Amino acid sequence: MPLHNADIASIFLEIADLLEIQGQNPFRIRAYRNAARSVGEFGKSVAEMIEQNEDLKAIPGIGDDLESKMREIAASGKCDLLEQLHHQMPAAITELLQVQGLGPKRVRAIHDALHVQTIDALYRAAKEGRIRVLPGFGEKTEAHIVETIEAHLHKSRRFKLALAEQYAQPLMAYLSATPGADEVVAAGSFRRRAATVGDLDILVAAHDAAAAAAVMRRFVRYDEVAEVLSRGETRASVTLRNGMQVDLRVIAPASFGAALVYFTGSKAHNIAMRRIAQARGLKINEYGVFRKDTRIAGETEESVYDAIGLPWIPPPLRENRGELQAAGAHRLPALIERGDLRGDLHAHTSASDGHDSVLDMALAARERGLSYLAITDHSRRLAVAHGLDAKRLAKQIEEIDRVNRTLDGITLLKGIEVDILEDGSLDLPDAILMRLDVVVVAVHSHFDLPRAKQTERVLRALEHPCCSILAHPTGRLIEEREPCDIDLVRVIRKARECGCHLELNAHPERLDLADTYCQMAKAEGVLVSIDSDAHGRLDFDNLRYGIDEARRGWLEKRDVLNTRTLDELRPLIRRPRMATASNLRG
Ligand code: DGT
Ligand code: CA
Ligand code: CA
Repeated sequence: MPLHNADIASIFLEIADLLEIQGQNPFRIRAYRNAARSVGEFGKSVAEMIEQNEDLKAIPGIGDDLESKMREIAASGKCDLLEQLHHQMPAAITELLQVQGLGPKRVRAIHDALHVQTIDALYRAAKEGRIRVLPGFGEKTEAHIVETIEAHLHKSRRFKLALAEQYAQPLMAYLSATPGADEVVAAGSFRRRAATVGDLDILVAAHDAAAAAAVMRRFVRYDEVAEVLSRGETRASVTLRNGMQVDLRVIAPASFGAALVYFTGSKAHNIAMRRIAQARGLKINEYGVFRKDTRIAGETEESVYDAIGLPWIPPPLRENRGELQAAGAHRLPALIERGDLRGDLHAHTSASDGHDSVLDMALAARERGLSYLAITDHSRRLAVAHGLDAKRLAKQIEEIDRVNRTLDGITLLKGIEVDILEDGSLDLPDAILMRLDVVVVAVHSHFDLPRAKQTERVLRALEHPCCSILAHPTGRLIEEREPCDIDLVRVIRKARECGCHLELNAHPERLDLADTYCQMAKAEGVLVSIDSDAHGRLDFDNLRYGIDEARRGWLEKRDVLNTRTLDELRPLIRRPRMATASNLRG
């Protein structure tokens, strides 16, 4: 993408706004504003001037400092100063600056008077009438802020799968209780088990018009409904009180399979299917598969896929990432299931930031059908989590030995979730790491290092002979924190070279490694460890979200480290590592 002068100007303008909000030197602020204007209006492209070795100081208002900023922006598309300013300020400020007509002065006034740190807090302040009373504000400005934020939320609001499930389950149970409702299924991204869900798409099979009408009546009367957006004879849309939209469709049994395929999507999968149907002279839509005007399939999903010559495809695969080709070649993966997991290699206790004792965690894991559990508390660097130093870890090692002697049916493994420091070294001495069964390494700080640095940091940690597993490889928190900028292809290849494994953290806010990277790890021959990262006894239930994400990533039982028996597992995680990559897979 060519860099335009306007791009540089807008970066300088934003810097000026943010400096002004911070109350910085007015001359410096004016210098950025002036520079923004003169670069924006200058007759020649800065990118070209740099290419032709021309002096950028020929542009009015540009001195040494601004010149070097322009070179930085031209080279990287980014400006370090702006990134720093973003970092120093609540995200709400940056967003607020985009509210039309609300300049830096008023943004700063809101921030200083109300101490709002998030968009949500700002929204509440506006809704509660706390902005109109500030000097220089009025009802009109306040209403404007509400509108802008609502538009923003509307655009980007998605629900984590686990949360969507909390709303979908009771609603489906409620609908199922309607007489004449034969089947109730939540289709769409929910059925594909995507990490986030935009809205719910519920399908109900009803065998006659009376039953359909009963379902509709019941749906719009549901307790949680805040607003009915539309209502017809066979379809309706509502929003629930939490803001989630639900689309409902009532379908005749003869078309139910076709509707399921259609509304499960994804759209890309549907389009690819339609192409296959067309090549066979067939038409496919939400009512069925047709040859001329005759319906040849539609009652079940199997019948629809079969009509175009394919076996049924599991919903998590329906993303048009090769599943139709694989189905055509009878090479669909036998997707992993929760019952395939024999153990969990990442869990915390009350020694760091967990809630339960070593023994209670062991009992809970055993109850969930696991036969081994690694205790991996945080290391000393993570002071907020009361991380363990070598001395406390040594005591925990003794405790685990003690518990293991008294416990049947489950084996505890001695482990740690050790911090990867900024330089890629590990947060505990080798001497204590060598005494452990499993060493999980993880980034918990400096998420914003530049890509090259972040990648080198993690590669170095993988090279440590004590490292067994890289936890939550990108650090993403779904809808809250972007994945860090890291070259996962290199990380995956390094893991293979070193005989390490990558975690798919099953916490519903993480699901990290994400699906497409699971697929990549599999292709590169790196085993994925699906772990709960449990901080309490109940958290082992989260493993099923990890399984969902793994299935979306095409993983089979053999692709996952902790489907191994304990005897098979031990050589794969042995510290210090001696095994080579080639004897890791079996
Ligand atoms: P979401 O709600 O954003 O998490 O994602 P989905 O996949 O649930 O999408 P949604 O709710 O817009 O639509 C549900 C399904 O309906 C979608 O997965 C495929 C199908 N669908 C929607 N629009 C189209 C379309 O224009 N063409 C085709 N072929 N299918 C569509
Ligand atoms: Ca949807
Ligand atoms: Ca929808």
